[in-house]
Amino acid sequence: MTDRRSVLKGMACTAGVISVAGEAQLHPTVPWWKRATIYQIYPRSFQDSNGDGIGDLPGITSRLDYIKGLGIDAVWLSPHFASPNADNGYDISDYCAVMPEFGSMADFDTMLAGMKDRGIRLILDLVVNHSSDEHAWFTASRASRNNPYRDFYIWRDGKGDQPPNNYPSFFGGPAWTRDETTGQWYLHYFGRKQPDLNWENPAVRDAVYDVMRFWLEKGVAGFRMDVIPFVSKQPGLPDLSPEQLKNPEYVYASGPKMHEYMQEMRREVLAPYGAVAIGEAYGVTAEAAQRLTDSRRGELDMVLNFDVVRLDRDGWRKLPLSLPALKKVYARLNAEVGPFGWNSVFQENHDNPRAVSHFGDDDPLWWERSAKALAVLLLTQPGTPFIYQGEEIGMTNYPFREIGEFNDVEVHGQWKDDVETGKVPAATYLWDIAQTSRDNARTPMQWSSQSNAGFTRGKPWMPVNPNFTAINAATQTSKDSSVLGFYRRLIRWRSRQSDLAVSSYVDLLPDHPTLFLYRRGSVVVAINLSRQVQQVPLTGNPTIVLASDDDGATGQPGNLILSGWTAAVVSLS
Ligand code: TEU
Ligand code: CA
Repeated sequence: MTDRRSVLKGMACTAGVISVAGEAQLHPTVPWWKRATIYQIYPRSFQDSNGDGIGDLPGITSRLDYIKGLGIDAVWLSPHFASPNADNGYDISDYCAVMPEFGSMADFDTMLAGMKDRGIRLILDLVVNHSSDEHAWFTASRASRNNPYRDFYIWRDGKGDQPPNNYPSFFGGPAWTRDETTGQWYLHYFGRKQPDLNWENPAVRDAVYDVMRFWLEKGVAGFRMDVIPFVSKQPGLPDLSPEQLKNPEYVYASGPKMHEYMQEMRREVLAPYGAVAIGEAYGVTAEAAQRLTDSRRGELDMVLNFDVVRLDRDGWRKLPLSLPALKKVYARLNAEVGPFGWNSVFQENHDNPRAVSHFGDDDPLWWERSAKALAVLLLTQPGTPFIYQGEEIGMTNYPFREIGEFNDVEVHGQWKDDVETGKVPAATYLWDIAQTSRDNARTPMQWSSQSNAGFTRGKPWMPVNPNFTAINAATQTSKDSSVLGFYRRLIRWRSRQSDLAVSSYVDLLPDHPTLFLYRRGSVVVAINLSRQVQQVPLTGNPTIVLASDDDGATGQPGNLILSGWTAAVVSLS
């Protein structure tokens, strides 16, 4: 093994970098991330600095005052590593290099220093269930059956000319590709350019830990871990049953070694650096999520659970959304987290449609009010809230009409599987995918009403949403009543509520179809998710602590009147 490790060392990261001293932990009892509001940046679409139409790290650095002004504690940066971009950076070809389109390592260091100066922590995106097929590990691995990197990936013989088992890939077709050189098949839960790493091999885990140390030495605060529960594979890789085939993520996320690997990672890397670990938990059951985040077990700190954002979905299909069902998800998540776990809260990210179009009302008349009402929901649930770039200005879904307008590898894979085979009419698919596509969240950030929304002076890699003249940061920035102004106020207010992060959660009207009413410790949150004025029954006299629209909420003895799409936090006497 020693020999083998030293052969492999040559292709791992070497952390020849200046170590930045970690900030002193002043309050060891409450970890910082339990009080934090986290902002997700998708670098490709955030801010271009050099006119090539692609967002980049200097672009982010130039917007740090904006992020600071929001009141954000930490940034989660979607992958910034070298990548051929088969899946926009979620296919990494060098874990210790910056994607040239995004800038240089010096640009990264400048960005990180700028964040530190402003008291903003940086959380990186660790994508280690798979790498790119262009990573040096894979190039070596595929070269022959007996090279030292062969076991870095998962190779099997096919069944005749068929794949080794019936696993489907999330991006269409089988999760296996046959490689000419050796005649064997490699496993890839996602695209064929995203081969899955073999975590059974301790050298793989060591290489991953080296990558993590490389960035932690630079002073990052921790990691969001991409599909991390998928790293433990099912022993023997048996075929999926017809039932399992409908939601393969539950099988992929329940390998027997997941907890063992997470504990090892905590011991080896996270604990020594005091780093935060946020696991993406697509396909994780409630029970596994509880174990993963149980602080006594030393695994992850929190997981990103998809139950809210995928409630009204069946794959790419859009299903009707019911508020009682949504409330049930929140109630369940809040109950299941248990005294030793911790939740995250999010309404959109780079894999999901825009919240105001999904859960709100993006009609121009209601867009602003509903974006602010949703802000209240996001920031008053228990757990750590995540705001996705553009959510804070109420960015909406893109008006997609044709398949050619989509960029996402997932969309084109589904089109091939479902439309080109004649299984689904093109119009049906397009109607649904326009609402559910990940591309809705990936159009450029709308900074101003200038050309290309101020995102680039060149040609943007994805079209800018045509509504940018109405919805952009510049027109909102000086207005307290704007979506942005309200987010700022709400984030500041939240950071001052010492008990909000930890106090209990009680749904007071679980069956109401358009009103969301819950108690959080000493306050009650009321959200009107409809266009109609509503009277909210309360057991006491409300004092309005905060409202998404000052004229839209009126307290009276025993109730509260809320205008359409208005939310308020009240205390009762
Ligand atoms: O996402 C995994 C994931 O859960 C989604 O991609 C999901 O499979 C898909 O949206 C189903 O419709 C992570 C990243 O967030 C995503 O951007 C990557 O494409 C994926 O992993 C592979 O790395
Ligand atoms: Ca650029």
